[in-house]
Order: sequence, then C-alpha cells, then structure tokens
Amino acid sequence: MELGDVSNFIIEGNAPAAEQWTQSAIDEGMDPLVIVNEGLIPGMDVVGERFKNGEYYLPEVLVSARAMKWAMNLVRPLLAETQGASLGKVVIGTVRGDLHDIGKNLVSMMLDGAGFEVVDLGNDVSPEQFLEAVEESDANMICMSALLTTTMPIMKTTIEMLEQSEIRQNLRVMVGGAPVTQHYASDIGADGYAPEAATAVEVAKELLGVEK
Ligand code: B1M
Repeated sequence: MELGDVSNFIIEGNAPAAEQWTQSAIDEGMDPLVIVNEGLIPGMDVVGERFKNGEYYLPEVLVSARAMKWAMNLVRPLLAETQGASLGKVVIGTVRGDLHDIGKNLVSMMLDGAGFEVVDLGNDVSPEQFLEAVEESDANMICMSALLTTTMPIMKTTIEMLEQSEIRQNLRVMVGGAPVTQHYASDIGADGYAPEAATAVEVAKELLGVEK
C-alpha cells in the first residue's frame, strides 16, 4: 500500500477513500504512527500550502479536514491501546476563538497513546474553561494549541490566570500550534513547547519527570 495514496485522498477531500485506505492499511498491520506521520499529515500539509497560495478555498479545506477526521477516527483507538498505569493527567484544548483542532487532536491522540490520561476540551476553549477543567480533574499538565496569530495571546491570558491561582505550582503548561515558537512560549511563561505531536509526547514526559 502506498502512503502517497492516502495523502492524495486527503488532498482531494475524499473521506470514504481515505477511510477505506486507512482500514486496509490497519488490517495489513501497518504501524498507525506511520499512517499518521507519513500519510495523513503530509496530505494536510499540501492542503495548507494550497490554501496559502490561493489554490484552495475554505470549502476544499473543510472537505480535506473531514477526510483527515474519518481516517484519524480509525487510528485513534489503536494509538490509545496503551501500556499500564497513567503517566499523568493532561487537560488539552484549542484556545478561545480558534476552531482549528486537527493538530490538537493529533497531540491528544499521541499523548493518549503514550499512556497519559487526556481530558480533551475540544476547540474554542476559554481560559476559565481550562482552569475549571484542571481543578475538576486534578490534572498535572495543561496543553494549549493555537493556529491563528490572533488567538495566540489567549494562551498568555490563560497562563496569567493560572499564575493568580494556587494550582499553577503543581501544574506544567505546554503550548504549540503552527504559529507558536519556543521564543513565544518562553515569553508567555509556558514550561514547554513542541513543534509537532511526537515531540509533544517527549516534552510532556520531560515536564512531568516520567521515564522516556
Ligand atoms: Co485555517 N488558517 N482558518 N482553517 N487553516 C490556517 C491556520 C492558516 C495558516 C492558513 C493560511 O492562511 N495560510 C491561517 C492562519 C493565518 C494566521 O493566523 N497567521 C488560517 C486562517 C486565516 C483561517 C480563517 C481565519 C479563515 C477565514 O475564515 N477567513 C478561519 C478561522 C476560523 C477560526 O478558527 N476561528 C480558518 C478556518 C479553517 C477551517 C475551519 C476551514 C479549517 C480547520 C478545520 C479543523 O481544524 N477542524 C482550517 C484549516 C484546516 C487550516 C490549515 C489549512 C491546516 C491546519 C491543519 O490542520 N494542519 C492551515 C494552514 C496550515 O497550517 N498550513 C490554516 C495540519 C495539522 C496536523 O497541523 O495544526 O499545525 P497543525 O498541528 C501540528 C503542530 O502545529 C503541532 O502538532 C501538530 C501535529 O504535528 N501542534 C502542537 C498543534 N497543537 C499543538 C499543541 C502542542 C504541541 C504541538 O502542545 C500543547
């Protein structure tokens, strides 16, 4: 099975074909991480490029996002089949005003698959909702994703709110998303930053002091 085929199905926004290809690859024993990292994400990267160049408009991007979602729905449970005890509890979400959740879902899936307990708040999550979820779940870490330069400051607002509460002391904060950089993360007082989903797992382990 050619990984380029599923990339093309994502690019074309052909959700049934992306789903069917992914199911066949799983049935043939392909590593789900390879499916995601070498098939699905490269497809979405092309969609991003085309959107940027004005070759694709929002409707095309939406059908591609849908195809990505259908394929990811099949991969998610496999990545979630984890080893033993929880490595820690993580609250994750895309910040307020931001509807981009594909990258956040990948990070969520990878953390889940690595053995973290993940409370996924979805997208458009306000600082208050993050705080509430951390308090309710007694989480060790909060993970914020932002894909828009206009929503990145919400990560700062959330950290500022956390700083005013006692829970910040025992809570690690990781941020990420395409426009986010290590420099920005340090600037707003985050404890960690990861450029992509696999690194996010490594950073989470480092921040919580669990073995790699
Ligand atoms: Co939008 N969009 N979009 N979009 N969209 C971008 C982000 C944009 C860069 C496109 C462009 O102009 N080139 C641009 C932002 C420009 C900017 O702010 N500088 C943009 C814009 C402008 C918009 C709208 C404003 C368009 C409009 O309405 N005029 C609008 C905003 C809506 C809103 O959020 N309020 C909008 C809407 C949408 C759709 C709804 C159509 C759709 C989202 C669907 C969905 O997510 N369910 C969409 C999409 C799909 C994109 C692009 C094409 C692809 C994003 C994506 O899913 N990438 C994107 C262009 C691009 O990024 N090249 C674009 C694949 C994904 C796997 O990568 O999300 O980067 P990514 O996640 C990576 C890493 O960043 C990292 O790990 C992931 C996996 O490796 N990561 C983390 C992510 N979160 C992390 C958290 C971590 C650690 C790592 O720790 C906590």
